[in-house]
Amino acid sequence: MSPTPDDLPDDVLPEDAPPDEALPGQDAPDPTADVLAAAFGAPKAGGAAGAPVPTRCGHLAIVGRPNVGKSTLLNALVGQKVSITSRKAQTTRHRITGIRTVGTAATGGAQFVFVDTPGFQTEHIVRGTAALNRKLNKQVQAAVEDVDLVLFLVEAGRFDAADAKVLALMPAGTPVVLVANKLDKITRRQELLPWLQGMQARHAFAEFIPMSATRESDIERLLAILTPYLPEQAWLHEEDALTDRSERFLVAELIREKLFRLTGDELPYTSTVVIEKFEEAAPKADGTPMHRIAASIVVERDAHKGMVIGDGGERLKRIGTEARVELERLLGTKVFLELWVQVRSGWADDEARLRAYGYE
Ligand SMILES: Nc1nc2c(ncn2[C@@H]2O[C@H](COP(=O)(O)OP(=O)(O)OP(=O)(O)O)[C@@H](O)[C@H]2O)c(=O)[nH]1
Ligand SMILES: [Mg+2]
Repeated sequence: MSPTPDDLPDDVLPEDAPPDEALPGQDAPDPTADVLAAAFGAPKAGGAAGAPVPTRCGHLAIVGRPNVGKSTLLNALVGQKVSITSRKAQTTRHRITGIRTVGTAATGGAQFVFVDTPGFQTEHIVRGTAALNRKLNKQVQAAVEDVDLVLFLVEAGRFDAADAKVLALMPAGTPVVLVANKLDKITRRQELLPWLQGMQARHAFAEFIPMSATRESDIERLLAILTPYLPEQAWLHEEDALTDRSERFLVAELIREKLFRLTGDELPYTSTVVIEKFEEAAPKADGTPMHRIAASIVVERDAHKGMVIGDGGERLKRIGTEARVELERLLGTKVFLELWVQVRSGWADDEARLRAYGYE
């Protein structure tokens, strides 16, 4: 499909375009059809009378260079935070599944199994992280080869060498949807259409979707556009499933998110979080359920340890407080959180340590 003014949401239509053209995904069946079907016993859209309506289910990989908004998009699509985000590159380090189910199995709904991936690394951001970078890139490569559809994320209006390296990974035969994210940051909107047409020359994209992961109406529009790409098959996960990751994994990730967000620029690449203890504790006197969690923040050097701890322990305390608030929300219990800082030189370039720390 080639990009046309139809691919642009209302507020980015070029000045001379008709304002009321349909947007992709908005030509969904007329909602009144179901009402009429219920009233007169006519077949529902999508299935013959009496015949079971097939369900759809498929895997979709979300790939792109670091920091384009992949995890933000995954969380918005799922409707809950399953993948951590930050304004720093290389936030995601694991392949993370996020599941969104629309409708019910009885009426032919759709289950999207999204796979968030690390930003594809084209340079060593920090010395001594080669093994970690290799692992991150392997996950991206494996993810695109294993799905029904790829969502290739770029920043709207931008395409550079780092984006090109990711695009080069696309396997032949798998449809690729171009998601031009962060549309809200584009001020010169009239330049977007020529940019989209330029993107058309780079790959035979199945769809062109300029949008913002932070805008709810764009998320619903995206889901509608993606639905026909899901194969007709039974759902692979429960209707209310959100992720295939364990609570213990999500706990480590949420702590790592606070570490990323509350420390300076260099530290994140050479630090990780390891859960030492994760247990349900006896409820408090008033019956409130409780978890006891102990985690280590692992860093490369003594100087990094100081950065995490901060003056008088201030920063570590803040990381702990912010993490605890979110862990309590995630687990639905009170949380008693202990954080430690450990120095393990060379961990990010040591295969055995990486495996021990949960990097596949
Ligand atoms: N303005 C704007 N910012 C966005 C949008 N989507 C994501 N962001 C921001 O972009 C930054 C990076 O977002 P992430 O979701 O962590 O990006 P990522 O691609 O997962 O990054 P890595 O995991 O490091 O590869 C965050 O500060 C987000 O808030 C968007 O649609 N508009
Ligand atoms: Mg991410």
